[in-house]
Amino acid sequence: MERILIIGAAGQLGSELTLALSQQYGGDHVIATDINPKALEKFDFCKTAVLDIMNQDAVRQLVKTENVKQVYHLAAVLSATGEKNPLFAWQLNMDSLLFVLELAKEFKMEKIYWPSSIAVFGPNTPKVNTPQYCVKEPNTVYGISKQAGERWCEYYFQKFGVDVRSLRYPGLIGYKSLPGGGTTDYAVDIYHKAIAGEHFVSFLRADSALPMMYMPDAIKATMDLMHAPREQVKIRSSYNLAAISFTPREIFESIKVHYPDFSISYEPDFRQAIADSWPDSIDDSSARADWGWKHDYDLKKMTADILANLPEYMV
Ligand code: AKB
Repeated sequence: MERILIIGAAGQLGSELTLALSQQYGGDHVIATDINPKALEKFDFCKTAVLDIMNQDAVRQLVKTENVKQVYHLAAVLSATGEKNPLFAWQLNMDSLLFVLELAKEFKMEKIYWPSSIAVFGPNTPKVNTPQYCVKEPNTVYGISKQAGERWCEYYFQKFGVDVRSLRYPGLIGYKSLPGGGTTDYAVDIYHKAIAGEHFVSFLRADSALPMMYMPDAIKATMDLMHAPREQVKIRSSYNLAAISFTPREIFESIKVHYPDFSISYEPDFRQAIADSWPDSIDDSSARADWGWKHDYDLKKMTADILANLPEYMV
């Protein structure tokens, strides 16, 4: 039997992508892996394995014994955490990607998915409607690793024919699991505070706009890209991807419609400098033209959906 391996399955994106892939291919065809055994308990609908991506022998063994034909490599150290331990972030993000690309080449895998991020952009990038191709001088170790990773993906596609596909995600917002160590995490935390009836302290300024996306849109984009015929995937570094763009004040206002007593204050910390180096909004016309990408959720619709569903996940 051919299988799909998900590395870093228990993270914010992985948790929902694992479910979507299991629904599509059947749980027996999907192996959810994570370094944390406890975090794998929620995957009772597919196969699971404890896996440290830095343990190359273990990864190779799993690929061989389970006849892995596709890998979704989601494990990474994100922007805020990466700044606390830059060398570790570089090592984990880069070594793991290169190893997965090598395995894909060696085992002639069908397809690889690897997420990139708006973090590939930097302070000298055009901020509004950031184009697919433009100056990229990221100044976080996470952004540098994503930019280098994109170059490696394109290299493996061009030199070795590895069918690797990638999206530059904006900040992802979902209610089923918590993000870990990102600059856009505030946009998930704010809903938890509103529902708990607590005051929210934003670590970004009121007017700090960032590109964001609701999780169902991110899952749809990922599945659509992975299902697109090979020749339609014309960009082999990573596709710009956009949905909504908002500031802390705007997301707060959208929640206040439902929770009139909700309150916010602003205490920017080191993450403000990271947010300032990223775009306000993204031009994703290549994704829309090449494989028909279209988002469904705006801020109002996302807020209503999260507030209706999150309480069930908080108990
Ligand atoms: C982060 O904030 O680090 C991530 C990202 C935008 O890639 N959510």
